[in-house]
Order: sequence, then structure tokens, then C-alpha cells
Amino acid sequence: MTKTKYLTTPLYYVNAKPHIGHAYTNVIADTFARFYKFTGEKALLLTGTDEHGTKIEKIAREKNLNPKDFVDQMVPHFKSLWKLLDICYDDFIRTTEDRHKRIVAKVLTDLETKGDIYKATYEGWYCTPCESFWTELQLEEGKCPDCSRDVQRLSEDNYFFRLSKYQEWLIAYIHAHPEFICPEIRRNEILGFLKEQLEDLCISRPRARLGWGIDYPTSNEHVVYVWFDALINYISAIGYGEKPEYFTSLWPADIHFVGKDILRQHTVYWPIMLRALDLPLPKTVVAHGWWTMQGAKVSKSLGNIVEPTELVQKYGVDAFRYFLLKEVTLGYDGAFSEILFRERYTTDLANDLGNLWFRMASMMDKYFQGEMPALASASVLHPLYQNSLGLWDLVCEAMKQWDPRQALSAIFAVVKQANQFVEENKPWVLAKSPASRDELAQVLAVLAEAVAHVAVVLLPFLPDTAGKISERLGRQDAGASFDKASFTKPFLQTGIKLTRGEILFPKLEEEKPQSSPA
Ligand code: ME8
Repeated sequence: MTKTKYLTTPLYYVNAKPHIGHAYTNVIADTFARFYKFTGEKALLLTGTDEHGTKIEKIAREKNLNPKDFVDQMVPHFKSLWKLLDICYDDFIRTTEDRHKRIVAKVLTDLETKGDIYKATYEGWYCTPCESFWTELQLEEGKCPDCSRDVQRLSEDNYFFRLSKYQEWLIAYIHAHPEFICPEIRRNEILGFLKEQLEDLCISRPRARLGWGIDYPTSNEHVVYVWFDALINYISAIGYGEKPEYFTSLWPADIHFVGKDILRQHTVYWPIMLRALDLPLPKTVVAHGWWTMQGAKVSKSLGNIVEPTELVQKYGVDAFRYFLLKEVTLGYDGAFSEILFRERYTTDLANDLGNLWFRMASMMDKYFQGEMPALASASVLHPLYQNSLGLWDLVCEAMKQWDPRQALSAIFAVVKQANQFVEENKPWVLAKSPASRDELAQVLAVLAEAVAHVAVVLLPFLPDTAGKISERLGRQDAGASFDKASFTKPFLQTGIKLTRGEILFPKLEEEKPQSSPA
């Protein structure tokens, strides 16, 4: 039996509404999950929310709410954005759910029994926004090395997880499994970090200082450190220790998608936690870059938020997905600007893809009453038709290389070629002479086939648009799976009726966008 591919996103903090950065990770993860299902594999996508910790407790208090009421109010913002963005997740886990809390307690108890957890007095510096402890040496100019904010001096009894015991093992593992951390630049970053001696990880917080966390199973005075709790979601969601069959059908995860900001937690803490539990490691952690605005990371704390909902309302869901996937190569940072967004929309979506559909469908209507002419055997040799079949291999290869941008480039190259094919063959001239009727039929049949193949490979990336095109071509491709053999033959039956429908990407009105390039 083939294993179900198991894909995850980070669990987002619910201290504020989701922004473009969170949307980015989920669009990438959704595209890959859709892609695997599209190629006939079983896949499960998990997302969710991270609901404990000081940040959340603090903001709930400011709003005069108890933390649970506050998080309950915030979660729907995430779920409704994922719906708006066509994120087809299969499970959504909240760290306040019992199914999660039970497993966190089990993991801690097991690790204590194994001797990988000990109690000690912690003396050092603490950064509240990052929820991180730092030694004197790690501080940068007396500030938190991660966020450059002020730190507090602390001395308290806590529980520690023996990270250091597994350091050499982890280094050897990363060397032996080059696919474990992607892209390579991030693997090197972690190997560089591991050259320094690892400190054991403080995995509890005194309840007196932080009330809002999962109860520490063997102490009434402590709650679990929010990162230790959150990482466990990847196994609690699939029933670790409770549903052995389900668990083994999914674990190890195939891909954890994360932003580069949380790489250390996913490629140092998490693998060591799994190793200590004698569980296999996820196959790959794929770290993407940051969206920036005016040179700074888009973030809740900086307040330079880009609202996905507004962009989707203005430009449509697929324009948003397209921009995120096409504007930067996965792994690199990208500067967000609405000017750039509008440029992409106009050139690629309105002028290339939208126009291609409109021209093809209008000419089919005008010259053949919307009925697909028979594709002659000689026409299947046409380079445009052949290139549209070739998209299968190009898209599969790009996705194997974690490069959805490259996949879209290949697809849009065929879109461009199809538009050129129209210019070169001038169907409107052929239509004037009855002697060219067959030639006209072949031009439009090749064109319609190219559009049909393009629409099918676009399904994982732009599900809404691709689904619409496929329906207008009289097909039901959404949710279907394909293989290489599907890309060796025509998709459209002779005589089926095509529906032109509404313009896919309407021309944008002139306007002054709110943001300018960084
Ligand atoms: O870190 N550009 O949650 P979080 C691109 N709860 N991606 C961005 C981004 C940006 N400007 N800003 C955020 C947490 N992200 C923890 C995770 S996992 C067990 C616990 C994305 O709400 C990116 O995926 O701060 C990043 O890793 C994640 O949001 C951080 O979300």
C-alpha cells in the first residue's frame, strides 16, 4: 500500500489576524497537496493554530477576555481566509484541543522516563515576544539576537530537554540526508548553527509567570513552553500513541512547509524530539523566504501588514495565488508592492491567459457555433499541441525541485506560444475564404487542445480559473487525477459545445495603488 503524503504548515499564532506571510505558506502547501492529489497520490494537508503563550495571554488580557475566549474569537479569521484562498486542508488542529494536550502530556512523560528531561535552575536573559531564553554570550548589544528587543534577567526552576545529547547525531543525520532541509542555503545555515555547542532546551514556564499554557504533567507549578507544545501538533493531529494504524499510514511527514524564521525549531529542536521518541524524521523541511514591504519583513509586530482579503476582493483569488507563486522562487525573499501585483495581473493573467481563452472561445463561437472541430491526425504533430503535452513532464519536474514558479513559467510559456500561434495563423483571415475552412478548423482545434492542456496543469495552482476553463470546455477536471498517459492524447471530443462565459481577468481600472515598491 502506498503511503499517504503528509504535508503540514506551521500553526499560526492567533494574536492577530493572518497576513500575506501566513497566506503564502498556506498557498504553497495547498498547491503541493493539490499537485500530489492531481497526480493520483493520496495526500493529507494539516494546518492549524498555535494558541498558548505569553503573547496571546497578554493580548487577551488587554482586551479583557480570558485567553480561551480570545483564541476562540480569532480562529475563525484563519479558517475564513483559508476558505477564501481555496486552501483545501484535510485537518485543522488547535493546540487548545484535548486531542493535542493529551499527546503533549504523553510525550513529556515518555521523555522524562527515558531520562531526556531534567529539572534545573535557569539563570539568564529572556525575550518575552520571542519566548526565548538567551545566555549573556548570545545577546547582541544586550538585546535579543532574534528580534533586537529588550530582554529581562530571570532566575527560575524549570524543566530542560537534553538537546545537547543528540547534537552529533543530528549533524551526521543532516549530512547523510541532504534532502532533509531545503533549500541548500538553509541546510548550510543550520549546519553552521550546529557548529556551536547546543544548549539544552528549557521546555517549561513557571505558572506564576505564565498561566496560559498546557499543564506540565508532573508539576503543578509549571506549564509547557509554547514551542515544545506546538511542534508536537504534527504527531498529535494524526493520533500518535492513540491511533496506531492511522498514525503509521501518515508518519513520517513528507513535507513540513515553514518560513525561514522558524527553521531552527523545525530542523534542530523537532528532529531531536523525534529522535528521543524513537520516531523517524520528516522527509523534508522546506523553508521559504519572507515577503517584505519597504525593505522590512511583513509582520504583525512591525504593523506593515498586507491584507490578503482586500487583495482577493479587488483582484480575485487566483490573481493572489498566482502572484505569490510566480513572483519569487521558493526559498527567496520577495518585495511586495501593489504596483507589481497589478503588473503581473495585467501582463500574465489578463493579457496572456484571459485573452487566450477569450479569443479562442469567441472564434469557436463565431466560426463553428461553439462546437469543437475534429482534430486531424496531422495536427497532433503541431509544435503547440506537442508543447502542451510536454507540460506534464515540465510541471512534474519543477514540483520535484520545489519550484512552483518554474512550473508556472513553463505553463505560461505555452500560453504565450498559443497567443503567437493565433497572430501567425490569423483565423479571421482564414474565415473569409471557404477554401480555408479545414485549415481554420485545425487552427482552432489545436488552439482549443492547447488551452485544455494548460487548464488541466493549472489546476493545482489556480484551481478556480482552471476549473472554470475546464467546465467551459465541457469537462469536469476539478478534483480528477491525471498521469503522463493523459498527456499523450487529445482532451476534447469532436462536437462538444464550448461556452465562452465571462471575461476571466477583467481589465483593471486605472488607480493609485496604496503601496509602492520597496
Ligand atoms: O511562528 N513572509 O507562528 P507565526 C513569509 N506559532 N512568511 C511569513 C511572513 C512573511 N513576512 N510572516 C509570517 C509561529 N510568515 C509559530 C509556529 S509551528 C509548530 C509554530 C509565515 O504566526 C511563515 O510560514 O509567527 C512563518 O514561518 C510563519 O508564518 C510564522 O507564523
